[in-house]
Amino acid sequence: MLFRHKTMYYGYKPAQKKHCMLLIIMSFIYKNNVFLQYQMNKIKVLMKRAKYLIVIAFITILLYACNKDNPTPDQQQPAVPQIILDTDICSSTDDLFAMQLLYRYASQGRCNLLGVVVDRMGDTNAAVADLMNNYYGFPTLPIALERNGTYERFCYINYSPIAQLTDGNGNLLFARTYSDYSSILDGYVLYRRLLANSADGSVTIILTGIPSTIANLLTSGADQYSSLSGVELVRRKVKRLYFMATKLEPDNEQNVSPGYNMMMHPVAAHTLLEMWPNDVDVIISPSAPGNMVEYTPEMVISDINWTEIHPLKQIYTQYDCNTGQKMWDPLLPMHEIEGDDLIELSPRGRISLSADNKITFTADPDGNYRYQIAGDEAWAERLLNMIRASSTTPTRMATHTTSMATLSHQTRGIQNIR
Ligand SMILES: [Ca+2]
Repeated sequence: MLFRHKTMYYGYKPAQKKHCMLLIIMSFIYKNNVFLQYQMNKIKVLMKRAKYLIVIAFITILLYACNKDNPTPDQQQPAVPQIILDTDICSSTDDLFAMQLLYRYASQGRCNLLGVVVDRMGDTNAAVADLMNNYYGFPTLPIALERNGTYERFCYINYSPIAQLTDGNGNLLFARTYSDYSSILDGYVLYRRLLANSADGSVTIILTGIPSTIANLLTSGADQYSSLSGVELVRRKVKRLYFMATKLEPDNEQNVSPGYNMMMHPVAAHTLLEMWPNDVDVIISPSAPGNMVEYTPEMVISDINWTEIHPLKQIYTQYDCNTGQKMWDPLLPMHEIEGDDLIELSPRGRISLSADNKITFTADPDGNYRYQIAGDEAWAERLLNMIRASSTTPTRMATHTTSMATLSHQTRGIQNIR
C-alpha cells in the first residue's frame, strides 16, 4: 500500500506533493484509503466531463448530417459539369438531338446528368423523355414534369405517340421506367432536390424549352430538401444557366423578339429575368447561331442506317419533320462540354424584358448575361458534323430487344396512331 502511495506521490508535480503527502498520512491514521478515494473522485469528475464532451460531439455531428444545404462532405468542385436538362420535348426535334449529345457526353465521362425536367405539361411528354433515357442507357436518370405551366399552345411536330408504340407481341417498342407519370415529381421540386444535394456552384442548367419550371423554382420556398428559397438555392448551387431564347444579334440588341420559348409563357419569362440572381451567369443561345446548322431529315435517316429501332429514326420516318427547324437546342450542351472556343460570345451585359415582351441587351462588364454569336459557314459545318457523329453509332447498347420482324408490324401501328 505504501509503495503504491509512494509511486503516485513521485508522479505528482512539486506543487502538488504537499497535498498528496497529507493525504497519505491521513490514510494511515484513519486506516482508510483516503488517497485512493480522492483519486477515484478525480476520475469520476473527469469521466463526467468526458460524457458531456461525447454528447456535445454527437449533437454536432447530428446537426451537420441534418443540414440539407450542406449535403456533400466536402464542397470540392466535381471534375465534370453536373447537368440538369429542362426541355419542352415533343414539339421540335432539336431537343432530342440535345439529349442524344448529352447521353453521349455522359457515356464518355465528360459530364454527369442529374435529371431531366419536362417543362411542357402532359404525361405523354414525360413518357418520351423516359423512353429516351432508357434507349440511351440511363433508365434511372430522374424525370420530373411541369404541372403548373402550359400545355402545347403551339406544337411543330407532335411525336409523343411514339412512347405508346408496341411491337408485334404487344410489348412497348421502347422501354420505359414508369407506367404512371402521376407519381413523378413536379419539375421545380426535382430541381430543389437535385440542387440541395449538389456542391455549391456546381450545377449547369440547360434550358431548351419553356421557362415555367425555372420560374416555379425561383418563387419556391423552403421544403424538405432545403431551407433556402428558390432564389437562394440557385445563387448557391448553380454555376451557369444556358437558355435557348431571343433573336439577339450583335447588330440587333434593342427591342428584339424574345423568341418561341419565352412567348410560350411570358409570365414565366418575366419571372425568370426579374428573379434570377445577378451573380449567376446566364448564356443565351439566340436563334441566329442555330439557324445556320441544318440537319435535314434525309441526313438524319441516312446517319441512323445501323438500326431501324431508334426513336429519332422512327420519328423522322413516321412524321413530317421537314418543318424548317434547325439545330438550335444542341448548341447549349455542346457549348457547355466543348467550351467557349466552340462558340463566340457577346461581351457581358444585362437583359430586360419590357411589358410588351421585347428584349433589350445592355452591355455592362459586371453583367451576368452573354449571348452566343453565329460563326461562318465552316463553323456551322463543323458543328453539324459533331451533331451527326452522335447519330451514326449507338451511344450505349439499347435496352430494347425488339426484332426487325416485329418492327415492320409495328410501323403499321404508328400509322394508325397518327
Ligand atoms: Ca426546345
